[in-house]
Amino acid sequence: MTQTGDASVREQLVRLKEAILNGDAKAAAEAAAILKEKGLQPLEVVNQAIKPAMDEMGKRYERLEAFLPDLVLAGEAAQEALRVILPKEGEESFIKGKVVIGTIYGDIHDIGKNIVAAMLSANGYKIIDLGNDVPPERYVEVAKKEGAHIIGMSCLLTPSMYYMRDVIRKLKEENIRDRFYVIIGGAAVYPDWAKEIGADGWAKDAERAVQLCDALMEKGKELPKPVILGEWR
Ligand code: B1M
Repeated sequence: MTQTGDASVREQLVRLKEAILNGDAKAAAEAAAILKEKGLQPLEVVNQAIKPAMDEMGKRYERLEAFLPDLVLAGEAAQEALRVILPKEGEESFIKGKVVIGTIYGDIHDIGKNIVAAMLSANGYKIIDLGNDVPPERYVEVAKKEGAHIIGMSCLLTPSMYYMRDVIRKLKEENIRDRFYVIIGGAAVYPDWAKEIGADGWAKDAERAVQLCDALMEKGKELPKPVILGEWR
């Protein structure tokens, strides 16, 4: 049972947020461990501390109040907290489907993608994580080899989103577009982009990414595409 109303939980959520903003990985891991011990679910910690801290860091960066090294340290602190709270692969044994996932070419932002991958894994999907900066042809090659059901692409960097189109183009060229559901997410991409490139779905966050994969695996053939879960911005 979670206790987000508990004062000590609120205190640790604030501590975690501050630790990330200060780039203090040790303090971030400690706060995350206490929150886990108190029974908070991984997505509660993500939504109430990690994501707001990273959004705040992005705003500071835009206002020139923070610089690239600050982003790097904040990213490392966030990853450290995630290592503590996210479920480990194999904690669930049933397999609903296989997902090949990665951050698209040119983009090395992988925190959100790692959260999505871990939540899918915890919800019964076998994950093949290609990492970041993934060339379009690599998604296709691995999806074919692994007999994946879903290809998931994450993108936070606007100039990189165009490579997502190349993945779908390649699937069509090889006459295998119907073999995989293609889903996209990440702060740079939006529902109309999913529609424009012919993706099967877009999800705003990790929770909805799980719902999206479930919906596609259960009744994907019947659903009008793209399936959009959540509001953009
Ligand atoms: Co950079 N960065 N960054 N960065 N960075 C952003 C994205 C930016 C918005 C900051 C800003 O200007 N405000 C901006 C992009 C602007 C744009 O193009 N639209 C930016 C920039 C410009 C850059 C560099 C170019 C800076 C430079 O070098 N001058 C550079 C690019 C490097 C590259 O990729 N080639 C760069 C570098 C970095 C670091 C390496 C320092 C670091 C990343 C560390 C890492 O990921 N390991 C970093 C960080 C930390 C950020 C911010 C501050 C935080 C990103 C983050 O982790 N968010 C970011 C500002 C921001 O996002 N507000 C910024 C938290 C994470 C939980 O959220 O990833 O959105 P998110 O994931 C969510 C959802 O989007 C969704 O679920 C997740 C969980 O809810 N989701 C999916 C994600 N993937 C999904 C896939 C799905 C479904 C849902 O289906 C498959």
